Amino acid sequence: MRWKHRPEGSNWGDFGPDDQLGRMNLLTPERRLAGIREVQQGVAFTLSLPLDYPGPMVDMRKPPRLFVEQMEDGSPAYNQVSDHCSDVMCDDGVVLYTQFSTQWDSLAHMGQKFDADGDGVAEKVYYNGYRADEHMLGPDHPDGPYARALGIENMAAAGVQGRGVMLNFKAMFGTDYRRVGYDDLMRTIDAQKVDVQKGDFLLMHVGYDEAVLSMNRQPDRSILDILGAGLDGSDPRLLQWIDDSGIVAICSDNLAVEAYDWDNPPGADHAILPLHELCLFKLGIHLGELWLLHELADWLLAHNRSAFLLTAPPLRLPGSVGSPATPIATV
Ligand code: UVW
Repeated sequence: MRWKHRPEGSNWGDFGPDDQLGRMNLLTPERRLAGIREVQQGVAFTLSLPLDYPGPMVDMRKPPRLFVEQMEDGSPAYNQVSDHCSDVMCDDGVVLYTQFSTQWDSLAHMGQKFDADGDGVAEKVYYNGYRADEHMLGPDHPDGPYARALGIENMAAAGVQGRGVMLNFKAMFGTDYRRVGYDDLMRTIDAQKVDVQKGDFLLMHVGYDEAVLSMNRQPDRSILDILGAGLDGSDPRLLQWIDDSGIVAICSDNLAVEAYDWDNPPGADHAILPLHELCLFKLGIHLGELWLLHELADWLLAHNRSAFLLTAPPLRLPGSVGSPATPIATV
């Protein structure tokens, strides 16, 4: 073990001392078959925004920028022709910010200051005891930036496909700002007859995606920051339910899955994103953010259904702390 003390309520070590997958370990062949059994009509929904949406939201995350390299003769590798054949060819590259748009958070995205050695000194620690200094190589490191553990390639290699279930918080509560705790969660599960099973992906539609699309790459934070439901990470019963449920991931059309308040930090010993703390740091539950969910959520509601097959691999991009995704739900 790379820790003497694990955080209270964590599952560190339960999937092995070197585990980097967390709850994705529960995504077994049986769970993929359970997802496939939900396919009745073969209708598919693409759950990604165009990757140049939502537009500027977080300063350090910028829209994708395409570029074209030069050929040996200095001409751009675009609309290339040759005297020796009839083909016309284009090539391009891209500067891609991994968390700008529809994305997965890897388990390397967020850790905590935590005394894993039990020596009274809190270090920067990530899921299963991986350390900032040893495993999360920053830009100053000769090999950095690079997550030497917990990078998104681990999830990508796990075959991200299984049974998904939708909670339609927009249908339940509208689009006013709402911190959804355990009671609201249970009301929604009961009202929408959602059967959440161990090994499921939990998707939650709050209405953020439609607002983002309507803003045409010029997002208005004064509207979006108070739009719709976010999970209430300060509700211990909600956190306990997430632990008990055995879900492998939580995905939403909003920015962070959980409700948060950057203007009121909770103090040095507490997480400002407690649901991220529980999911990414303690339990190894991946979070999907800024997904495009309204078409699927509307269809499921109209057909009195809530479950589907979800296929949602991230890029197999070694060392990355997040990844764009183009998830597909099949109903
Ligand atoms: C926020 O931006 C608040 O969340 P994340 O870093 O997970 O995208």
